[in-house]
Amino acid sequence: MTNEASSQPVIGVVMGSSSDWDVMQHAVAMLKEFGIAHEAQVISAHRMPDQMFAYAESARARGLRAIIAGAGGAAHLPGMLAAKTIVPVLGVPVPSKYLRGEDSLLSIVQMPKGIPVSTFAIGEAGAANAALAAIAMLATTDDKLAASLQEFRAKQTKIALEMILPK
Ligand code: RP5
Repeated sequence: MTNEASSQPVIGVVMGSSSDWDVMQHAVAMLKEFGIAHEAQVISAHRMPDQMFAYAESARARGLRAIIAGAGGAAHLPGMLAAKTIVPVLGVPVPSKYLRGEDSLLSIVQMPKGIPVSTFAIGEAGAANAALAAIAMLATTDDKLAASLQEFRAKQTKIALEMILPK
């Protein structure tokens, strides 16, 4: 993976390791499909805690409207980012080697009351849906983006309507 950054990113995509990229690239691909200015990079909660704090503390002032954070195992990255910023954090559980991401899911979803992390499905679907949720948030104040999102939904409806089961 390579670090990515649009000139004025509104969505930040971070992950605990470059090994998370196989999953997290699906969030970035969705943001690209909708033409959303974004940035993507590795921020590890336990290997680079100072940089994680700096990222969260500067997020709002830099114009980020949401942060999509993916991590695996004892996945504290989304929760710790959320602890340090009021920018909405969307957590993506990355599949882990031994527990298939159920550990990641529980680590991210079980936030104590007061500091929310919106938590998505384990893996690729979660990464793509986190991006779609971020896009939906932006679309609340952007009619053009809202129309694009409606069109995206309509395409899925058409595909489902045309589905034929094997004989
Ligand atoms: C977490 O540990 C990362 O989010 C990753 O999912 C997991 C394993 O990291 P690596 O050992 O592959 O760097 O911090």
